[in-house]
Amino acid sequence: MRNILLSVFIGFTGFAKAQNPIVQTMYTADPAPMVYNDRLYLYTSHDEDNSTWFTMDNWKLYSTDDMVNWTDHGVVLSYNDFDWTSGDAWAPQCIERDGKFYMYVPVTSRENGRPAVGVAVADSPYGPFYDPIGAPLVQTDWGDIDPTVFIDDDGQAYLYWGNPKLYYVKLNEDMISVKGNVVAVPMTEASFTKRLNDENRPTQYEEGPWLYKRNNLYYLFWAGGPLPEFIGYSTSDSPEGPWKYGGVVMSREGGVFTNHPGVIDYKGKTYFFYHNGALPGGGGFNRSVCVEELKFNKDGSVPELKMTDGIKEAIASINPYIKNEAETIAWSEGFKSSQNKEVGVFVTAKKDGAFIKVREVDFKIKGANKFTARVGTTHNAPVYMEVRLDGMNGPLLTTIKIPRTGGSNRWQLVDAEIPETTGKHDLYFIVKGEPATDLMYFDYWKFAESKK
Ligand code: FUB
Repeated sequence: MRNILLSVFIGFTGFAKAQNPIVQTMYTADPAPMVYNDRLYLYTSHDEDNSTWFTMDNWKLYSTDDMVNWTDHGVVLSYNDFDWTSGDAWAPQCIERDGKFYMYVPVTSRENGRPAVGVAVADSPYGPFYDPIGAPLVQTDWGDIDPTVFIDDDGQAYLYWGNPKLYYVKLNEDMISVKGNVVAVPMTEASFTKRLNDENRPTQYEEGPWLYKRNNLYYLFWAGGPLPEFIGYSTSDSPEGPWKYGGVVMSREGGVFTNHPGVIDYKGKTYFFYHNGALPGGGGFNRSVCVEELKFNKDGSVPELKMTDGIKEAIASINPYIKNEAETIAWSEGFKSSQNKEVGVFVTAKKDGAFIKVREVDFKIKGANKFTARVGTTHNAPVYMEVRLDGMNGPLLTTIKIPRTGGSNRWQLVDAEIPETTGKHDLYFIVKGEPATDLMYFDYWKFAESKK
């Protein structure tokens, strides 16, 4: 218990430095990273606020190119985009093949009330995704959750999934049909290490497989039990096994009873995604996605990772002279994100003192002299947004008064002259106003470059 409390505490103190959990505007779980065209995309499942069970209706997308600022792209797929399901939008994974994007998701079949794996297709990582087959891609007798998909160097695609059993099947090149039979992976002590006193689960494999390849070695990361889950891994010379147990990657910490791995190479490094309960109100059904850098040992084995406050160094910077979405965030408190047809995704300040921090904003040598934001409020009482550099009490660039537009479907652009600003800074947007639950709506911001 002491460890659990400590982890939660670490996750939400010293906000000036924290980067984990990487999304603070809603609860996210089951991270599934994907790299496409030099950008890192992260598909997640989504725990509804105040859930007391797995209340999960849709899948969300976030992306970054600097590993510290994450842009919220909103809901990209919902369980009701599949005609044959009744709910339970659990752990997804998306992969690109020949310019199309295939998202594999577990959902509950309306016909028999059992989980099944469906697939949805899109022409872009952002969707729109649609169900091309109108039926489950795979369903066995029970436990068809947590699909992970992988395309090997020879072009053969594999789908693994399952809890308590682990299955795999080859996919055809169309990625929406299976090739050959579903194989149940032998649950041996050598593959997944022994579990005691559970006749349904002879090994510690529980769920959440993630298939990954490095230097011709195949890695299967997985969540292990009994609950609360740890993350373990196994390796093989073949994507079809046999698997050899490798050890613990992340021990049981984080204040939640599940965990879920997602591993990806990006810009020369490897990143390990997982979830915990570190946001305020967090717990088993209100989880949050985090990321750590993963440095393999020289012999290819995986070192044990601790949950930390996140990635310290940005690997790219933000250009302030283009439209930047308000939902591109390094860290925030008191903001929630939502979306509508007028502006897509936007954020709402839920309290006086709510703030957003954006890291590594590069004003360059020439510098900026004007700030513009698209904002709105419904309040009669004045609402202001301070724009500051490098800290909550850092140099003040401007304080803008938020116009009373009358709702999140009505917006106004506000401009302000600012002192000449050059170089790289963290940017803070801090909301001030009388207490209210929806204090201010914020869609995007940009700066104008000085003419001189
Ligand atoms: O998010 C619902 C379920 O919890 C996932 O499918 C499992 O991997 C666990 O994270």
